[in-house]
Amino acid sequence: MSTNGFRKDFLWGGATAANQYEGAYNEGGKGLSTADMVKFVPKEERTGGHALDVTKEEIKEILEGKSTATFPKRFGTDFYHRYKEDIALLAEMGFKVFRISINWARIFPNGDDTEPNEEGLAFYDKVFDECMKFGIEPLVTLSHYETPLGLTLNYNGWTDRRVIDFFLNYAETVFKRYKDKVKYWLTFNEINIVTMSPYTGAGVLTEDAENSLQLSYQAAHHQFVASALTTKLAREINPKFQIGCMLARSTFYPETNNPEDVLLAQHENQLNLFFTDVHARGEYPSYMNRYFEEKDIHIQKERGDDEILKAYTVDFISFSYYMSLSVSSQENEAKVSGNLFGGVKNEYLETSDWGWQIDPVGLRYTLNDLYSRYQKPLFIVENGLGAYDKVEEDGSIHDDYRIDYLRKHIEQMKEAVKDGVDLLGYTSWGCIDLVSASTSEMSKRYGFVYVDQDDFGNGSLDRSRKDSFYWYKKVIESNGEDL
Ligand code: BGP
Repeated sequence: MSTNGFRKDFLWGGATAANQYEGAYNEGGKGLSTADMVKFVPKEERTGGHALDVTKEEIKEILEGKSTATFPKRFGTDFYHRYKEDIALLAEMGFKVFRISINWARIFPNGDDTEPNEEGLAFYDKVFDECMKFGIEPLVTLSHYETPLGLTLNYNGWTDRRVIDFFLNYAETVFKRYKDKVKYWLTFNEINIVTMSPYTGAGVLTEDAENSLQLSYQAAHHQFVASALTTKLAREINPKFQIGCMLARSTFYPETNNPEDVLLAQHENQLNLFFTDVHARGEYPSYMNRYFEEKDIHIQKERGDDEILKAYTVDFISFSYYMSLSVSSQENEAKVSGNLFGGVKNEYLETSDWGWQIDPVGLRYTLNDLYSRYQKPLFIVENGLGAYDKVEEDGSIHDDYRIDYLRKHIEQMKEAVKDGVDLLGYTSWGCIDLVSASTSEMSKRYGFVYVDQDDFGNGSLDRSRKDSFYWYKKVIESNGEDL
């Protein structure tokens, strides 16, 4: 750690996910994934803050061709056909690292196939070769909300322990195939999302369940074991591999210094950090026992599970950070925030167009909190501002609001490094415009590069550089000095 700023080899870059970016959902031998069933719901028709969940009945209707909805995650923004152009744009900004996910259903179309789809493997070979051409390190997520639909329909996703072996077959296949091209791997994107949206996080349908949290935590247990055994595989196949876990970090504040609020915030933070505790410390923390009892959750473990978790902990901790949240023991309707994860409004913070509360100082707090908890290197693999962008007459896009958001967060990252945090890198989310995870909107843009496409998939898909493109290029060139 250097006290005056980012490490010399700091990994500056950007992040994407196959199901929101690749498109070509039924090309190249790819099978259907859970994300291909998620339809676009216009804002005025949306009930909650997100449009993530799908039911068995809806899937049946879609597969029978009876749905007239738009499924934006099926076309993303066409990275599948435009990967050369896009990677050249990232290289122009000076990217050191590029986070993508491998779409599991592109490698094993049904999830439980024994032999991989060669066309799928060949596609990612070309992507990684293109990255290497520009000296860009791939950072690869093995599962980013893209469970093969066959596993949902035939096993109810990760609730079935057999999915561990299907995942290990997939991980071993790609580890061996790309062992000289990829060094940084993440197992499950935002593994904690399984409790908010079991379908998105683990391909689990819960409408028939008496206790959906039971299904969520059982699925999470199978993912924990799969992640640990994947780490074991990684060490055997290439000892240079670096394996990270990935958490949607929801940093909770108490609304007031009322001890009841402080206790509530502690509890909410525990429910979130439970996931990185298991990945990084290799055991279930005792503070979950009371919660499991109260919620009637009984996790079925097999002999050896605890030893596996303990033996194969992660090399680094990665996480997404967009906002902080405040919780109140006196919560009422008037206070509720627009945050994706709930909570009450924080009057000290500005809010994005989607109601997310913008808290750069909270990132410094979060980095210090995580590093003092785990003493393992950290990697911010998602951060950014979803916003409406306007294309001017001359084609320019003045996204100074996005530059402002990113600048303030990078400033706090630098403070955290001076505080002693070991920070490996930063991949801002959605570096090229892509489809929103929680709402399937195109209009919620994060990119340094604009993509001409609307919420219904209309547009030329042409790419153009926003003002933030040129700003981020300077940030990278100066290793975070010129903000
Ligand atoms: C995280 C996901 C990403 C990304 C991000 C932004 O939950 O890991 O896939 O989408 O959220 O959220 P959204 O796209 O809903 O604005």
